[in-house]
Amino acid sequence: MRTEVVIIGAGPAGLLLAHLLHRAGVAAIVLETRSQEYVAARIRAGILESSSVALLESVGLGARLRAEGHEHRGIYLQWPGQRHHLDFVDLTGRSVWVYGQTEVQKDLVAAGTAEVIYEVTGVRLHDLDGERPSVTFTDRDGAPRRVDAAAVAGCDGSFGPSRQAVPAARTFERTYPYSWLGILADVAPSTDELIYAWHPEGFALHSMRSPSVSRLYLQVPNDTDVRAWSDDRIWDALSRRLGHGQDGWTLTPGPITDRSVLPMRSHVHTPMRHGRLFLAGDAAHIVPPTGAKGLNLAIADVTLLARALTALLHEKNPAPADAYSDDALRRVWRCTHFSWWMTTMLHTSGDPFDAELQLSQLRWVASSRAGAAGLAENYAGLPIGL
Ligand code: RFL
Ligand code: PHB
Repeated sequence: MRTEVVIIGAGPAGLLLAHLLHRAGVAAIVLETRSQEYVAARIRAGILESSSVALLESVGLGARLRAEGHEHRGIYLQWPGQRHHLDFVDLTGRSVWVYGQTEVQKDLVAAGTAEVIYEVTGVRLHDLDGERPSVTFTDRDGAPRRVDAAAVAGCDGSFGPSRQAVPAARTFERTYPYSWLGILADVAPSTDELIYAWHPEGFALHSMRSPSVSRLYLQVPNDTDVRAWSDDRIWDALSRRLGHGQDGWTLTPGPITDRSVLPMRSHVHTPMRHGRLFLAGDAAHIVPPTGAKGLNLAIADVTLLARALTALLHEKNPAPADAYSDDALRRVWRCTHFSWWMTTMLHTSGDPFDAELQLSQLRWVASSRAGAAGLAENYAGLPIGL
C-alpha cells in the first residue's frame, strides 16, 4: 500500500490528525492495535480548553459538542472549611467545556475522514532517515502488510513503538508517590462545576460527564488494589474529602459503573521528530491528570503537525516541519509545569511542613486576583501556536 502519511494509533491524536490532513487534501492511513469498539469505550479525559473547542468547531467537529457538552466558567478550589470559585471567564475571558474524550472519539469516527486499519500487530517503522519511510505490520487475518509513505506520525500513546524509534532521544520523567482511584457513577453531579479538594487524607476531585453521570477521583497510595475499595468505602472517603455537610453541601452517592487505579507521572520525550517520523500526543509526553491537559496537548500537537506535514508534502516548504518539535515542546513544558504545580499543591504527602505550604498556596490562589489569574490562564489554556 502507498499513502502520504502513515499514522500509528487511532486515539484522539491519530484520528484528529487524519481528519485535519484529509481536510488539507493529504492522504493518510491509520494503523491501530485495538478494535474500534475497544478504542471507543475507553474512559479518559473530560475537559476541553477553549482553544481545543475552537479548533474542533473550525474543522466541522463542533455540532454535538455545542449541543451536548457543558460550558463551565471555572472550577471550585477547596480545603477543609473553605470552598472558593475561580471564574476563568472573568479572569481570562476563556471558559472550558465538559465533553468526554469518548465523545470526541465518536465524533471523529462519525466524520468518516480517517481510513483506519484496526487490530494490527507487529507494527515496525523503517527508513525514517530518508524521504521514503515505511511501516510493516500484520493484519487481523494474519497477513504481513507494508505501507510506503512520505512521513510517519507516531500517535501511539505511551506504550507504542514510535517513541523508541527516535535515536539519541532525551527523556525527562517524574513519578509521583500516589495514584488516582477513578470512578464513574450513574448519579447526577452534586456540583455545577468541578471541585478540586485538598484534604489531610488526600486529594479528591468531583468531575462529571453529563447531567446524569458523575466522574470522581481519590488520591490513593501507589499499588492500591481496587478490590480493597468497596462502594461504601469509596463514597465515605469522597464525602469526607469533598466536605459533605460543609455549609449545607451534600454529596449524593450512586451506582458505580466503572472503577480503576491510574498512576500519576510526568514524561517528556525529546525531540518530537526524527527524520520523517513525528511524535504527537501521549507518544511524546504524559502529564498527571490534575491539570486536565493530556487530551488538550494532543489536540494542540496535531494541529501544528497537520500544518507542518501539509507544508512539507504539498508546498515543498520544510520550515514548519523543522520547527515542529521546538514549537510543540514550548506548550508541552508549560502544561507539564502546570500539571506538576496543580498536582503538588493538591496531593498530600504526610509531611506537615508540605501541608502548611500547600494551604498557604491555596489561600493565596483563592484570595489574590493575580494568583487566581495564573491558575485560570493555564487551566483555560493558551491559544494553539503560542
Ligand atoms: P491514546 O489515547 O493513548 O491513543 C494511542 C493509540 O495508539 C494505539 N497503539 C497502537 N496502534 C498501532 N500500533 C501500535 N503498536 C500501538 N500501540 C498503541 C493505542 O491502542 C491507542 O488507541 O493517546 P493520544 O491519542 O495521544 O491521546 C492522549 C489522551 O488519550 C490522554 O492524554 C488523555 O486521556 C489524558 N487524560 C486527560 N486529558 C485531558 O486533557 N483532560 C482530562 O481531564 C484528562 N483526564 C486522562 C484523564 C487520562 C486518563 N488515563 C486513563 C490515562 C483521565 C484519565 C483517567
Ligand atoms: C475528568 O473528568 O476525567 C477529569 C477532569 C479534570 C481533571 C482530570 C480528570 O483534572
